[in-house]
Amino acid sequence: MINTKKFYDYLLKKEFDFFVGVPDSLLKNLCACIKDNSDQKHNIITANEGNAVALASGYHISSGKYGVVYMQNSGIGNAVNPLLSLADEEVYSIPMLLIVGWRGEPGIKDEPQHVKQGKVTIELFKTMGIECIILDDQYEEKIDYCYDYIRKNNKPIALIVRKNAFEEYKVPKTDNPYTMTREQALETVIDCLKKDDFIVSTTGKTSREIFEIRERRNEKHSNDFLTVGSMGHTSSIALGMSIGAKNNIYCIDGDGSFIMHAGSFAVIPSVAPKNFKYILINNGAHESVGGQPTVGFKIKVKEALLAFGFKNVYEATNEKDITKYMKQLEDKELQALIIYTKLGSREDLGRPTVSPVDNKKAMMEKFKNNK
Ligand SMILES: Cc1ncc(C[n+]2csc(CCOP(=O)(O)OP(=O)(O)O)c2C)c(N)n1
Repeated sequence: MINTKKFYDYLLKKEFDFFVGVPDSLLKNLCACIKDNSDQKHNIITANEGNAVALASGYHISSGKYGVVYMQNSGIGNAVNPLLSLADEEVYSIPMLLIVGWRGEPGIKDEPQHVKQGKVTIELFKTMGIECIILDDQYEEKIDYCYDYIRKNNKPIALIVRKNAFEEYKVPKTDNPYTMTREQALETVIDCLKKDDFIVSTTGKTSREIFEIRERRNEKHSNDFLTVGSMGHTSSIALGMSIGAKNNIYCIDGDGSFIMHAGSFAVIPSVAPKNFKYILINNGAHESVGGQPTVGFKIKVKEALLAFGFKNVYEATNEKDITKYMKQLEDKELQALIIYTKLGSREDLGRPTVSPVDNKKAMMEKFKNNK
């Protein structure tokens, strides 16, 4: 295992002093270390991975220095456009170091949403003409190689990080004044739903908790679309679903997910039917992958949703208010509820045991019978 602080210090020694990206569970300790040791302008947690590549590009152009972009391999898709049409040697030729968490590495058991991505990770970079170096304990050699490579070739290089590569680095606490857990909030939301209501829930622990709540209640999972991957697209999936069905569709989003593709909210209000309902669990953090902060508490999410065109946006910090506002959401159009929760989840939180395809099939069957 690599000593996380020593790795970070070595990056600084090589003048890699500008960090940008979206946190990842495999990079949890590295992200914590970067956050603990960099000032706000030198560690920017971006809305999505494409933004991070663009930021590193701008920084290089103005400073001549090299940015470090950290991401989970699920984020490669978001980064492809600026990697190919901005940083690529046939366009602006911009050097940067990509540090990429390798979820779903072949041979290592992982969740369904990571398997395909893990299989094609190296090939994807190769196809883009980006060299991949797999990080091991000889990290100084690897960083030296990357540094020399990007200096010489003026293009990005990817340092691929396997599971458990970094030693633990205690995550600095993110400020959060709320007392209700996300699981309590979800349980209360589910209590308010009717038999024919559907959920589309976001990536990470929100969907895992919803799965477990249904298990505990001996309820089926056919009303819940647990968006295991595709972070940031939950609201668009729910929008499509609400157009195709008469049932109420409750999108349950997270602040990191909302911010990742907030552009979708510019479109949703002009097309959303009455049965589209939006619930945002705002804990001010990417809680599922280590609790690194989002700007969820810095921006006025309620005002933003109203400005986008939602008619009413309610806010709740406790179960009583959730129950009260869920009634308001029921049969009016363009209604949203923001629920503020504290950080953390159960130590023994499991993962869905129903496969994504079976989940989808059961749901389609349910919709068919509801027509
Ligand atoms: C495109 C992409 N980038 C990064 C990730 C890794 N990831 C999974 S869950 C998550 C955090 C989600 O944060 P939020 O929506 O605020 O929900 P919370 O975990 O706080 O409940 C991240 C970054 C991912 N799955 N996909």
